[in-house]
Amino acid sequence: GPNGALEATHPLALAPVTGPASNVDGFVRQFLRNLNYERGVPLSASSPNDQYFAFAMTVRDYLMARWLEDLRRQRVTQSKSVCYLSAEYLLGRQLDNNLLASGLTDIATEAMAQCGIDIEELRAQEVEPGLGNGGLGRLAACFIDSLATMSVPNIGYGIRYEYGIFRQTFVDGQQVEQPDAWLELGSPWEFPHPEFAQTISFGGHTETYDDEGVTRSRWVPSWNVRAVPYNYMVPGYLNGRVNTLRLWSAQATNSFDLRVFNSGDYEEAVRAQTYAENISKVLYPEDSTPQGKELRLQQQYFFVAASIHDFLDHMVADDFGLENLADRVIFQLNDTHPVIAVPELMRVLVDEKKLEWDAAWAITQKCFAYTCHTLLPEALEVWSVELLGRLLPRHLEIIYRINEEFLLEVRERFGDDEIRLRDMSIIGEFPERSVRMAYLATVAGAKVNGVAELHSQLLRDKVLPDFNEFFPGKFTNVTNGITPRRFIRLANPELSELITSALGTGWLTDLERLRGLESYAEDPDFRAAFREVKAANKRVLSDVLRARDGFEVSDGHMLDVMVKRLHEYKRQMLKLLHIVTVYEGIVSGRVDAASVQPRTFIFGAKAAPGYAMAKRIIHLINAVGSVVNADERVQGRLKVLFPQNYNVTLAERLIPAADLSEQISLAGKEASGTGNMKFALNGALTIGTDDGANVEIRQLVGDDNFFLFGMAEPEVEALWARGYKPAEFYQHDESLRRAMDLIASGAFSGGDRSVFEPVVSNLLYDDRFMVLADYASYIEAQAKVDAAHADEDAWTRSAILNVARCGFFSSDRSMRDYIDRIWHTPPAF
Ligand code: GL9
Repeated sequence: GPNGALEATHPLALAPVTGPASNVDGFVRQFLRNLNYERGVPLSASSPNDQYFAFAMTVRDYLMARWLEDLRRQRVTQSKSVCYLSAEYLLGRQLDNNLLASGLTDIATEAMAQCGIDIEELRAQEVEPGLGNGGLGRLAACFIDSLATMSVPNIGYGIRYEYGIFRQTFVDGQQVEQPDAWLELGSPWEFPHPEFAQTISFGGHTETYDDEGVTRSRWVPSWNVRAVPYNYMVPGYLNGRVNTLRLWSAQATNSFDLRVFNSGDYEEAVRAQTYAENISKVLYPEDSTPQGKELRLQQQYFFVAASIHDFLDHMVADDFGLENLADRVIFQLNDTHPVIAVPELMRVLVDEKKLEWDAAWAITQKCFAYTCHTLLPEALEVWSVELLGRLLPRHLEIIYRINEEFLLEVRERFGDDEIRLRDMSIIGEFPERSVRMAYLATVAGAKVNGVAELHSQLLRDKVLPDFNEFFPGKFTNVTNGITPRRFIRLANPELSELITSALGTGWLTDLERLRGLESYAEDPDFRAAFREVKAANKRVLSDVLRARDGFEVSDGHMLDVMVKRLHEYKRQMLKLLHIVTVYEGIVSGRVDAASVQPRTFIFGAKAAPGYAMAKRIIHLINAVGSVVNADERVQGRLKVLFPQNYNVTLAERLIPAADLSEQISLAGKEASGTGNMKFALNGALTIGTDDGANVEIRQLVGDDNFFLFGMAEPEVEALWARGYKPAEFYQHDESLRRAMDLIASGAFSGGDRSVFEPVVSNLLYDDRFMVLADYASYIEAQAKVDAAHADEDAWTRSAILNVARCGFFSSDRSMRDYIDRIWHTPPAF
């Protein structure tokens, strides 16, 4: 680190690290060197995996010099860095992204051709690191890409899960989860640094002691694990910047307890090791629900404690002055998962660095900011005092003190308003005493942000109104974004080329320039070229789905795509009711098949393994698909495809081919959505509710280019207030009744009425997400979609305008907003 860096003595070590020569020969030479010396094989005997590794290592070698330089500069300049603390990073494949960022794509392609290697086969070797569940994890990956591209000093900190999000398979239409052994063959992108391991403690008790006349507290833990950092490069796009993603892996402190081992209890000796290593073993596959599991709290503390210590030990100069820590770093809390970092920093400052409580608290309040990613009350994380006190006794004491002082201030401001005090307390009392992590983050954070305008407004006004009143100016919005490098340039090279042919280069890092496409929407030649891009993307998708799933994608169909986690609030059931309605209309003879626009419905969704209703809905989608696809009466008109194991790699193929993007959550439930942005920027039109970032998409693209339906959030509230009775919608809507009855009849379950009965009765008698209330409006909007799609030219015009007007949704813009409103990191541009 900056403290005690080695003085290089050999003249060669003083010269800057240089990469291989930036030409085809240089690439080939380095590739062969890596194959021979790192993989230990000659080209003639190498496997595709060997070749992939040597290839990836070669790309790495080109990035290395800049990476080392940027790490050095971060230490030398001591300029403010963003430490993004996130339990999830859903990175997707790295190879193409790193080729693109380093400008090596053409050289590398030619180099492989000269070696007689099919670069496509190498691409296919890469297993994507699925270290996240959905939008939240993918957002983190987009953000670190943008920060690198904008030359902002950043370290992403997280967990190197040995098993990422499960691999989904379907057996008889039902989801079966398989472990994601993504590291089975190793990863060429990571650099372990066991010598920079941190020791992380748990359990035990606290005690006070006399420190030269001052009574202090200290923690006497009962067990430790080693946190070993694995570094990943995060290259900016063609700017020579390479930031760092540092993921922690858990290891036992001493592999074997020798005393136990010598006494002959081998199993006992190994048990301790297994226990420690479980901490980073597997990603919790929950989405938008908290998991009150001890191991999960261990994971959270494990990675944030390691990260804070890592940054303080290696990145902050000895003479920097802890009182100025907020000039060196901002710890951005990605949802509540890393919030235990707050009492950890307090513990370090008070117990270890021996600062006064008030001074430590002042520093802490400047060093953290909190992003909330949800509105679902059931997703707000809480930890029982019993568990937290057992695992992290000192942290619980610190949380109590933070709460005590906070409530004193509240009392000063609002008087003895016991209800308000109870409502604002960081400690909740029911159903058990527990720590409300979102409240802790809100009290500690310099800023709190939601992830889209509507979400931030609801957060202020509905979820945390007392806090908003108490902390004026603390709440803000940063609308999410997506990286155009991965989701336009890499996912849609044909569209990228078309855009460049119209606008020249530069738009990929300045996405508002897409506005320049507006005038091209009126140009028939451009429209034809745009349509041809969509058609080409459909052919690519068709090949992928044929090879991957054995599916045939029909020519000339509208591709209607709904891909996202399976959750009742996202309302895959509403989509399904539409499909069943159209199907039922045709087979009952009431609707002429020829009058229906040919459509292929594509779903992609994983359900949390413990979420029974979500799994049943997956089963139902597959069941409807089997019946519809086999029914001659709808041949050439309707098709339902549900490829298994939706992931980033598949998203990159599906989204560019889509015509219609389904964003149909109940208003007020989807914090932002980010898939919605990816579709619009790839020229799909959206059918959507007034929810999350849909609101902003519609404002930007205009009502003529967006299919809005459903209740707005205030109407949802009003309907709840009146008393929502879903069965009334069923009784009064014949088309809805027919669709529901068909499902209930067993038509999709071989006559067995019991299989999907729970789905149907849940809608009829509970329907928390008001599927039935929005059904009529949705069907009407779908009719408008059909009509609009019949006019090819008008549709294409709208699609182009969606691309032209959605530049706002670049994650580069999100990062600028975070910098301006929250981080105040001086640009290192
Ligand atoms: C989520 C929200 O549900 C999404 O609407 C939002 O776009 C993303 C990113 O801000 O965050 N919150 C959340 O818990 N998940 C989201 O996707 N789920 C996970 O991925 C765990």
